[in-house]
Amino acid sequence: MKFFLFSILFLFNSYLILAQFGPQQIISIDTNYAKFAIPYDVDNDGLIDVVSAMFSEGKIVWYKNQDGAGNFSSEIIINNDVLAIEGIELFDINGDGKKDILFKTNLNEIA
Ligand SMILES: [Ca+2]
Ligand SMILES: [Ca+2]
Repeated sequence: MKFFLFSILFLFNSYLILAQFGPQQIISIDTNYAKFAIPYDVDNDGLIDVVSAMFSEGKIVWYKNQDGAGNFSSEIIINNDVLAIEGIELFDINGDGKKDILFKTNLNEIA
């Protein structure tokens, strides 16, 4: 019985060892102080995209997941008038089933 239990634990631990992440995949190097990267399926195509905000550039952008294999589009600007962003959340504020963007700046703005 002890051997059986040990075998199960060993197999479970072996599974955890095999469940490792792959190498880092760069989505963009064309950012200036990217502060956030939030996974979300922006275009509802079943592939998780990335929403990001750049502190010093004052931009909120998203990168379209092209194929689910780590290939993303160049940035697609959502808003480029957001200086000094300090916090961002995606949340369905109006209840239409699509997440909205809620952000805060260090200029005492919430939008
Ligand atoms: Ca998508
Ligand atoms: Ca919404």
